[in-house]
Amino acid sequence: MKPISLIQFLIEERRAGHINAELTLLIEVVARACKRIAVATNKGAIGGVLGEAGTGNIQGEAQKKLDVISNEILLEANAWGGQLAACASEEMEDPQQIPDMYPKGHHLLLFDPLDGSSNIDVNISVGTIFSVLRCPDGVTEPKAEHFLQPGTTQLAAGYVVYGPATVLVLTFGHGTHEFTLDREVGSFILSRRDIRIPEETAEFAINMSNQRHWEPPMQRYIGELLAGQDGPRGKDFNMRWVASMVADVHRIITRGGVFFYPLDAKIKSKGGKLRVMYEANPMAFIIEQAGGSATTGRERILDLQPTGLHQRVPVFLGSKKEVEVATHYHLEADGARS
Ligand code: AFP
Repeated sequence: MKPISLIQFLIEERRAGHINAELTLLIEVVARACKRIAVATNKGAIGGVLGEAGTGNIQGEAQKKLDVISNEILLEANAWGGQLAACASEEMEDPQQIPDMYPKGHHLLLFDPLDGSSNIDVNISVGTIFSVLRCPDGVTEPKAEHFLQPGTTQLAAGYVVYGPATVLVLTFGHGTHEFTLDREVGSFILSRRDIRIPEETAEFAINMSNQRHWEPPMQRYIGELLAGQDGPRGKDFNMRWVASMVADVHRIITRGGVFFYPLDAKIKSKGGKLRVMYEANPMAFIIEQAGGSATTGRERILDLQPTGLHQRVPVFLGSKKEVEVATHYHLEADGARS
């Protein structure tokens, strides 16, 4: 079969009425920026891009050099294209306005420029996660409040994994599709269309070192998985944890599985670990469009009304059956308590 490039696929989506011309170009610009980030990450130590940047971000985290480089690449690429009204990043407290010398568009872009950056120095897969919203009509200088739209209003969501291969996964609400970067040609080529995640799975991902801090329903759920076939679930489960959400989610998009970053006593005051706007919402949209589920342990992530640009939530996502069981245990416990 003749390879289908990303731009060809985008034009097909446009002809199908799924996206408009401006969003077509915006995704092209983001994909091109991610190709530049792939080049930077691939250089590693000989490119002088490893290690700390010596600066901190709004999350109170020490920034890696590649956090800063990736953020700048995405800001620069999206400043002059004319598709954006503003953008927001994990690395910046407030939204970035489009310089007055450039035309403004009708979209808002949110991104985690380099997810899993604590893995970069040890050469484990990292990635970029992005979400696209419509800019409210009549708003010329978008503020944080204009980004606070439920995940159901996303026009597009995607991530790029910088691993052995560079892979882009994308949805516009008409299925989830995968593209692999052909480095010789320099183009993303469609490698899987309309991905479906199996409803059942025997593979879970969670940071087990937090176990003693989890809520009782999470203790119960994971305890039953670990009990295996002699336990109430009657089957053995395997565990994986990369500590790069993009890599853990890509494994689930590829062969199924379930991912948890639950609420625990350590992060309770923050509301969770992972951020709603540029981690939970885009990943929930991608997973749901591939036939999976995504909740906070209590409610559907995409139905959440965000309260802040850097708001954090618990995240349960992946194969439907396991997300439903874990969520049921939490609601049941809440019910028993109320
Ligand atoms: P960094 O970007 O700071 O490495 O955090 C990665 C992340 O946000 C997400 O990608 C992982 O799933 C999660 O944090 C890993 O958390 P732990 O460090 O608690 O395992």
